[in-house]
Amino acid sequence: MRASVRDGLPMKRLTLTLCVLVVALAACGDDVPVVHVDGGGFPPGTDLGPLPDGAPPPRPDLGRIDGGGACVPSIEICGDRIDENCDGRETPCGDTDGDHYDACAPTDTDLTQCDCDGLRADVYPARGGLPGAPELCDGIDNDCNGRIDESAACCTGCASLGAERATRANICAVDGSCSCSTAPGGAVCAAGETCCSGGCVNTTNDVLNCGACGAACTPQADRCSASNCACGSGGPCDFITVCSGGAC
Ligand SMILES: [Ca+2]
Ligand SMILES: [Ca+2]
Ligand SMILES: [Ca+2]
Ligand SMILES: [Ca+2]
Repeated sequence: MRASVRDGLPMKRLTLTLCVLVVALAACGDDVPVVHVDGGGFPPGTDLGPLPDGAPPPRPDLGRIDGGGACVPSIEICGDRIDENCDGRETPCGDTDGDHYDACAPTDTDLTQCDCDGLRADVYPARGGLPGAPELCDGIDNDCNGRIDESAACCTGCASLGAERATRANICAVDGSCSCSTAPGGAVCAAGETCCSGGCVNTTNDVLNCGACGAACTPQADRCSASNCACGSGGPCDFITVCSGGAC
């Protein structure tokens, strides 16, 4: 027993020496605070598995950091202990914010189909024919399509359209130019046309977009005239009569 105690003394001294050395090195470092990024070693989407029993709750980290020390936002992944969207918080999985979309999880392969911010009810994706949250000029990706502030309203390339900015275009192209996203070639709609989901249309005579985008005429009409659905030269038929050949 005595021999084992004596044998342990050099090791204790070595440990003490190392501790002093570590403290000294820390004290001798430069004055720039060390930023620890615990997520930095894992690519976004890595599932680190459940925490062991008794472990402290996940802490928000600073996401990925660029060369200038700034957090680089990306789509938030729930439950991975990484603050990808740089809001200072980690997002739990599920529909935490009550917007009816589950937060993007490590198992999701298409991050445009899940809630890219599970803690904000005003951020959610387009799905099932329904539009996503309106893309506001607020520095975040409101509609979870992977682009930030890409709407025409935020696009400096659309500024020259003036008051027609909201009708003749709907998106900022990757190169910063103003565009109607579904139009061939991605051009701005011509004067008098409106950028709808099907591309550029004339809402004064388009039966699928009569008067406004998505306002389709019913079988009680066979044409759109002056932005109103019509049957021939008259108004639409009554609701039980179909318009055919310009007559009810
Ligand atoms: Ca996360
Ligand atoms: Ca949300
Ligand atoms: Ca977006
Ligand atoms: Ca935005």
